[in-house]
Amino acid sequence: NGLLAGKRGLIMGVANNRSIAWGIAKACADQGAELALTYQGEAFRKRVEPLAADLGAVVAGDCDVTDMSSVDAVFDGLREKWGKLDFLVHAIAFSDKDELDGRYVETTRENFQRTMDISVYSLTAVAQRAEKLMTEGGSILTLTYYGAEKVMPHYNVMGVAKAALEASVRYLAVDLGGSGIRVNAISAGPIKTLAASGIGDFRYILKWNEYNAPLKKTVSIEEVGGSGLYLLSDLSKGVTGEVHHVDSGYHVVG
Ligand code: 0WD
Repeated sequence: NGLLAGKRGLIMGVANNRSIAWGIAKACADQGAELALTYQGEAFRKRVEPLAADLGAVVAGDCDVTDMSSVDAVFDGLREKWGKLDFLVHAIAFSDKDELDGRYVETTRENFQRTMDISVYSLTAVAQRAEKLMTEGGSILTLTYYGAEKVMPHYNVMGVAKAALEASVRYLAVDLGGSGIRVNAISAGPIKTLAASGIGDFRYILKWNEYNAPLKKTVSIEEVGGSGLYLLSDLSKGVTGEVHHVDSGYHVVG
C-alpha cells in the first residue's frame, strides 16, 4: 500500500541520519517503496547499513561517482537483483571547503573540475545507466540550491556547479522524456548536514533564512522528503525538467 507501492528506487547520497537523501528515503519507504542505498567509502558503510536496515532497504554498495566502475557495479547489481528501476535520487555534491569561503574569483582549476565532476557530471552518469533499467518509465530527482540562481555568500564554485546541474536537469528531461522518464530537481533551503558544515558562515545563512523566508523557519529533511515523494511518485506524472523550491518560500523574497 502507498503512493510508491510496487516501485523500486535507488537512493544515492545518504551519509548519515541528517542527510537530505535520508529524509527522502524515509518518505519513500513510508509509502511502500522498495529501496536500495549506496554509500561513499568504507567510513560511511557502518552509518548507512543500520539506516538501510531500518527501512528494510538493500545496501547497493560503495559508490564513488568519480569512479565509473563503481557506478557500473551498482547498476549491474540492481539489474541482477531487480531487473528494473522506477526511481532514482541523486543527492551528491562536493567541493573543497577551503573554497566555500571568501571569494569565488579565487577558485582553482583543480577544485573547479572536481566540483563539477562530482556535483554535476555524476547526475548524467547515473541517468545514462538508470535509463537502461527504467523500462517502464521512471523519475529521477536531484538536489540543488538557490545559489544557482543568485549569488550567495561563500557558496562560490558550488553555485556555478548547481547552475550547471539545473541546466543538466532540463537537457536530461528532453533526452529521457520519450522513454517516459522524468527528471526534476528540488531546490532545498539550507539544512544543517555534513556537506553544509563545509560552507562558511552556514549558521548565519540558516538564521537569515529563518528570519526572512515567508514561513519564518528553515526546512527539515522530512519536508524535503514530502516534496521528493510527490516528484518520485505518479502524482507528478505531468512534471519534468522542473526545479521545485522547498525553501519555506525564501526564493520569492531573497
Ligand atoms: O543546506 C543543505 N544541506 C542543502 C543541500 C541545500 C540545498 C541543496 N543541498 C544538496 C547538496 O548540495 C547535495 O547535492 O543536497 C544534496 C545532499 O546534501 P546534504 O544532504 O546536505 O549532505 P550530506 O548528508 O553530507 O550528503 C552529501 C553526500 C556526501 O556526504 P559527505 O558529507 O561525505 O560529502 O554526497 C555524497 C556523500 O555521501 N558524495 C559522494 N557520493 C559519491 N561519490 C561523493 C562521491 N565522490 N562525494 C560526496
